[in-house]
Amino acid sequence: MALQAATSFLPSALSARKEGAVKDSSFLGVRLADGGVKLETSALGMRTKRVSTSVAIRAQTAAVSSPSVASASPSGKKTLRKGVAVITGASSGLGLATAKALAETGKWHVIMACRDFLKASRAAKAAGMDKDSYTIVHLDLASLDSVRQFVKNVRQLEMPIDVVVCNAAVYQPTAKEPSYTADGFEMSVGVNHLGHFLLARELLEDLKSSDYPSKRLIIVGSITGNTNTLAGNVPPKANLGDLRGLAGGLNGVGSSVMIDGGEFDGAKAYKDSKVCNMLTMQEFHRRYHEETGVTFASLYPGCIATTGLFREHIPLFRLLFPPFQKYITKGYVSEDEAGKRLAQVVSEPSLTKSGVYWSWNKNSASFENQLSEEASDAEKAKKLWEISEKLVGLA
Ligand code: NDP
Ligand code: PMR
Repeated sequence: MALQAATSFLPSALSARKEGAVKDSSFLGVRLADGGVKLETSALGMRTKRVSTSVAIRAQTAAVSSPSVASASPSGKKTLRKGVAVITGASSGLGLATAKALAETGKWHVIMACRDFLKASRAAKAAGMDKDSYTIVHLDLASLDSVRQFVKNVRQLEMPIDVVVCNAAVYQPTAKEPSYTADGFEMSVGVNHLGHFLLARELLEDLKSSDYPSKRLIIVGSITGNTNTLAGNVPPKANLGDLRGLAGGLNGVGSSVMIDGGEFDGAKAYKDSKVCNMLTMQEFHRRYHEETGVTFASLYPGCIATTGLFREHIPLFRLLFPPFQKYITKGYVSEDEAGKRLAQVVSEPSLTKSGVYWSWNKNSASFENQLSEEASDAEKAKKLWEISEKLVGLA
């Protein structure tokens, strides 16, 4: 299924074909050999190898495939290789702005992990991103199979993975009925939390083996999941309760579709998912920071009132929300500015502290923010971790 999805968006960057189904594959730069697939990438400076799966990849890897983290320049000075950052949901809004900000530095190669290849490709071009600064790889967080396939696919790129940014999200404030992921989880928590949970757990191995000086896993949070703020007190408020709905599978069959076991509410499901994101970051920190040296961080980038996140909201909301945030709450931030903020969390040497939820003040200076009582509850984080790993098949 994942392959079928993958074949529908083909590639300037990554291509997939079912074995035996390839007739004329020359335009893909792929030849079948001994039932496997040969990667034709020598022109890009990438090692050519035979792979046993049916996925073939062409990627712009020349700048990052160097085996060692620092190499000597002609002047004898050591230079750091490009960092490689995976960003989910990089086809619009914050993810795209961050990809652009990183690419523009010339120091980063971005793996844009997106569910819609064409949209991502057009967005990267429209943003003026240099074609050598990114690779688009298909990822649909609403399917655990797709997450697992994505992990296989990025590994075949043979690039190191130095930073992972869990950014993608859906928000369904006007939905009357729940919708579900391929695995039967309520959509907002399924995509925003469970899909990312599996992805982050899998890619931790890759982060561990990266030789980059500062390796980071970032999970985007939000103010609206934090009930210690005015924004977090706008109903419906986030509340995971005792996680009985999540423990029941969040499928609406044997259990509620809401984490706390209540009635479906799309806006609450989103805010609950953001609490999960912030709790997960802290649990990662507690379990893995010392052992791996990876920095785990979350953030609230500001209110980016113009993004696609509000696409399902009523038109009046979409009209009034940006001026309301700009002139009344003054919480508004442009996509460009928010992208620069997240790019700082990816790459600034001063933001290496692990376990932190970053925010920015009126002068756009970063600071360590306080999470709400629930979003910093260590016991809840542990319980959330244990239930989530069962749901995604890791335990
Ligand atoms: P956008 O809707 O612009 O971006 C969301 C991205 O997630 C899109 O690229 C979208 O893909 C992708 N996505 C959605 N579903 C899936 C899926 N199933 N699989 C893979 N990708 C998917 O919203 P924002 O940029 O505003 O949101 C980005 C992050 O910022 C979110 O985590 C959000 O919670 C957070 N945030 C946003 C704030 C705001 O004010 N906007 C404030 C605080 C936090 P596609 O393009 O194909 O739809
Ligand atoms: Mg909010 C300082 C006040 C502040 C800030 C920073 C936000 C951010 N909001 C604030 C206040 C208020 N909001 C107030 C007083 C109201 C009542 C009028 C209000 C309402 C409101 C709505 C209906 N706000 C919203 C919504 C949404 O649908 C958005 C949401 O909850 O999405 C999940 C939203 C947001 N307000 C924010 C931010 C950042 C959001 C959206 C994004 C998010 O958390 O991801």
